[in-house]
Amino acid sequence: MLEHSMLYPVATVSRRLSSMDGMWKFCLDGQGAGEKENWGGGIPGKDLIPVPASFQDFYTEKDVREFAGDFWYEKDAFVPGEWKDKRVFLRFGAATHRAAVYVNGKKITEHEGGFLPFLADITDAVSYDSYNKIVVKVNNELTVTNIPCGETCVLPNGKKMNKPYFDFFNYAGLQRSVHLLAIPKEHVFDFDLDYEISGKNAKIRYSVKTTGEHPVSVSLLDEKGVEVASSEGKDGVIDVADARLWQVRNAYLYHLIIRITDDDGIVDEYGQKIGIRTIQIKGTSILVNGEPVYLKGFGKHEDCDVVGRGFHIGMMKRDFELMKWIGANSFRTAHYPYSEEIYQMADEEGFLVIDEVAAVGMFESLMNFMEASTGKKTAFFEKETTPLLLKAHKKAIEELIARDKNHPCVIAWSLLNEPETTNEAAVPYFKEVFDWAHELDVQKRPRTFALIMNSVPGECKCYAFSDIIALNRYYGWYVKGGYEISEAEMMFRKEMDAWKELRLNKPFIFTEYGADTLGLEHKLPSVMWSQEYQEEYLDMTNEVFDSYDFIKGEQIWNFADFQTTEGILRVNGNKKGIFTRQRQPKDAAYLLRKRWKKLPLDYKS
Ligand code: GCB
Repeated sequence: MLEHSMLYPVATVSRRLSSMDGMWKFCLDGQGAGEKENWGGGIPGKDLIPVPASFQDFYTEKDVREFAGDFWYEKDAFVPGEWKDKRVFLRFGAATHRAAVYVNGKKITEHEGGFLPFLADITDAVSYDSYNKIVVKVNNELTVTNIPCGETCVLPNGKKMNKPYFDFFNYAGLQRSVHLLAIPKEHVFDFDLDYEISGKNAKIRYSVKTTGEHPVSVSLLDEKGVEVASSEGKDGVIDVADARLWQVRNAYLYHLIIRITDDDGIVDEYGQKIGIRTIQIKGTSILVNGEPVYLKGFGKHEDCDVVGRGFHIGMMKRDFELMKWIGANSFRTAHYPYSEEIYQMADEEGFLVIDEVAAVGMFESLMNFMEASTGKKTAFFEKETTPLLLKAHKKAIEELIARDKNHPCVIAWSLLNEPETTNEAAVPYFKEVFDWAHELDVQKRPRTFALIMNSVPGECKCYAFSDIIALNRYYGWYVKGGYEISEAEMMFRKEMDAWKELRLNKPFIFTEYGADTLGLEHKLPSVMWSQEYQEEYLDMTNEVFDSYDFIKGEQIWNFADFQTTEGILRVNGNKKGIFTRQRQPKDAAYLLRKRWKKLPLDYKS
């Protein structure tokens, strides 16, 4: 049971909201002095840093970029006297990977997990009509008992270093917006929606949770703001005549308003845009509103120059424009839940989102993307600490589904990326995780996980849990790249034939495939890393995709080049982007555009 509401913060007649974004005081705490010296009451120094942003890429010192441990933020917040009769919260869009929140020197709450929002109830800790000192201790150390997985080691020089079991830079900090939020004591806490479409009409089954007993009503407004339907009660059905459906790349959004009222009027009002649509898996088809869809798009990252993984509203806009230009209709939020604004934008633009929880690195290796291709196995889920990991994982799934379930764009949950699945120990772990997601999601959306290279028929013990089989495959890159690409194709087809033999009668999609390519490198004839090779690689993989009817989607790795840990396999980051990190097209972007503009939405149906 969630302690606080996960609803996106909005201002309404009953709710007040003010942004805490901007410059915050900032201080690294390499010696762990903060706790002893009570920095919760105020941090030392005068350094200022922007929020939202990752802290790593602003500074010129490598010790700062690579820092592992505690770091502290501080800002004063004015809390208006008019908020006295409400409950007042600090809302963090995310604090990576864990945080403790202090107000006027008093610790209010802690939160574990770096990619989901949390609230600190500061009602009784603040002084009204005055400034209050907000301090946040954040920590970015990686462990195997939380997600994403990795280790933190101590170097001989005494400095700590993060060792991720995943292939993206361990950016951290207050990477999403911070708000002050005042809501009525009796408030809308949560709501669920489920849809049924019959002919021209639709039924929206709804269920609202509040923190009190006063009556609830719901009202549905069209895009012009005109009420088109309504209902009374915490649970009920909204009948929508002549419903406008939310369609792929042709979204229609209604505005749902939920009200709690008493004899004096409105106690609380909450509103959110929603879309009427259904998602189903039928045989090998993915159906949106009963019609088959073929996914075209990307595995992405939240990643860009200077702000790192910090939410960047301009970059978000650019990314959607590029995705539209290239003819994409979907993306996966690899490898963690993204900023809420990105799902709102996907709702508006009609993109299909596979929403991934940060369960990445469940394969004990600093280069698992590489080693799984060589057949390495690690039996990840047999550790003494696995129960702790499972607990953290399930909590993150609960927060993810609570946060994102009412976005029409979210069509599936990705519950793990590239876990070790060749050992029986994975099976009970998977069962818990998959059952949990099913139980929490009223819409019963399909669940999936991205299969690593060694999770193949005969070896993988867990694929049966997936409603959509999602493959990450690198034939022609990690396996038989370059002049050996013809052999890569043979191996690729052999694997796909083996899947076909199993007659799973489920849709398959590719959630990763790709080749590292340097934005400025040209070579004729091709060599690996050249633009020419990326195109050859795509020609080969596209032919394989087109040969199997049960393949219902292709999401290339990656949308754009992104930062990783430094190392001999990464040239200042992963270069599998179809766009550069600065969001300009590589040659392969034109090839994909040609293909994706041509492929019909119901391709292979
Ligand atoms: C993978 C991982 C992804 C890596 C990618 C790669 O399998 O899921 O995080 O970035 O391979 O490029 O190696």
